[in-house]
Amino acid sequence: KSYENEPHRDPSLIVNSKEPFNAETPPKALVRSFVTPEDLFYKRNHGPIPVIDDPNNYRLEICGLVPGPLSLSLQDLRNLPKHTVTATLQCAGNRRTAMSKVRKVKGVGWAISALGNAVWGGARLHDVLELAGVRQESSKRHVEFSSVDVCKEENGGPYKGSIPLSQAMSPEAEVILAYEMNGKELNRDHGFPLRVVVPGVIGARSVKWLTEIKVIEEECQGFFMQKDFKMFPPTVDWDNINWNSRRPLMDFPVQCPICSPAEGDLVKAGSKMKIQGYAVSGGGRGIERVDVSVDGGKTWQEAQRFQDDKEYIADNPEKCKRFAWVLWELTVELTNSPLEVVAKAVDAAANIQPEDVSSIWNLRGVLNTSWHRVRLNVVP
Ligand code: MTE
Ligand code: MO
Repeated sequence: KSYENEPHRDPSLIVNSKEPFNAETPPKALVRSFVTPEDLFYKRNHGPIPVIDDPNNYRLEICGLVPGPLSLSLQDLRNLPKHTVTATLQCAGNRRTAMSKVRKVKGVGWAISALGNAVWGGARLHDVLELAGVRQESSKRHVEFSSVDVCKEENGGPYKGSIPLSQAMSPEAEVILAYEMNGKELNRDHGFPLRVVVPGVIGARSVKWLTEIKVIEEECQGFFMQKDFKMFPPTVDWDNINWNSRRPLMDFPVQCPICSPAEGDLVKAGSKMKIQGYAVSGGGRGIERVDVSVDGGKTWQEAQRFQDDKEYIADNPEKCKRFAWVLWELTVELTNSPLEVVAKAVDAAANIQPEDVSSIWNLRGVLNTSWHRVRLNVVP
C-alpha cells in the first residue's frame, strides 16, 4: 500500500527489487554517454519514495552543535551561490552478485551498473554551515544528514548518514546540497526536492530527500553507518561478527568493469571488436591508466580514456574531472583463439585492483573491485 505513489520508471532498467525499488542501467547503455541520463541512472532505495506535497512548505533544518541554528526554504538555498560538480555516484554493493559466486553474501544483487555519472547542481554544504556560524575546525565532529523516507532497517525511522565535519567544510571536497541533476530539477527517485552529494564517497552517504543537517560530536549512530556498509575480512561471518570493530565505509576504491561486449557474446574470428567500459576511483583520485587483456590476463594493452568531449585525456590529466568516471575503449583484432577479456585500472594514487574476488570476499558483499572478466564465444 505504501508503494502506491512510486514515480514512472524507464522500462529498460534492470530491476533487482521492486519494493523498495532497486534497479540498474543496462551495461551497454551505461557507456553510451559520459553523463548518465536521469531515467537510466541506477536507483537505490530502502523504502517507498516520499511524496512531497508542496515544495513551498519544504524546510531544511540546520541544527546540533552550530552557533546559529537555521531553517531554510528551497528558495533560501537557491539564493546561495550555485555550484555544479560532475560526480560519479556508486553503490558500495556494485558487483555484489559476482561476490556471491564465491560464497553467498547478503544484500540486493547488483551486476556492474549500480552507479552513474551526473552533473549535480546546488548549494555548497560549507556555505550553508557557515551561514549557521560553523567555522572550519579540527575535531572528531560529524555532520549528520537525515531524510523523511521510512525504512525497515531503522525500524520505520528515516534514512541517515554522516561525514566528517572537516570534509563538509572543505571547498575541495565539493560536497553539495543538490536541487538539480543534469541541469534539470532533481526528480523524485533521486531525492526531490533536495539531496546531499558527497563526491568520491560510497553512494550510501549521499542522503536523498534531505530534511535535517545536524552537527554532532561523533559519527552518526544510524543503521546504515553502524550495522551496514562496513567491510569485514573473509573470516568474519554472521555468527562471529562484531560491528563495532570496523569503521563505516567512506571513499570507494578503484573500479573498472567491461560494459561491452558482455559475457557469452558471439564474436567472429578475424573481425575487429571494440571493447568498452568505465573506470572510477573514490576520494577525487582520477584514473591514471586502464589495462585490457584479451587472453585472460597474460598480455595487456592500454585502453584510451576519455570524459565529456571524447578528447584523449592521458596527456592532459589536469583537464580531468576528478570526481567523475572515465569511459575507456580499445579496438582489437580477433584471432580464432579463445577470448577472455580482462580489465583493470590504476588510480592517481597508484592504487590497483585485487585480481581475485575470493581474497576480498565479505559477508555484506561490498566493494567488489576485483578484475572484471568477460568470456566470449569465437565463431569461425
Ligand atoms: N537516501 C535515502 N534517504 N534513502 C535511501 O534509501 N539510499 C542510499 C543513498 N541515499 C538512500 C539514500 C544508497 S545506498 C545509495 S547507493 C544512493 O542513495 C543511491 O542514489 P540514487 O538512487 O540516486 O542512485
Ligand atoms: Mo548503496
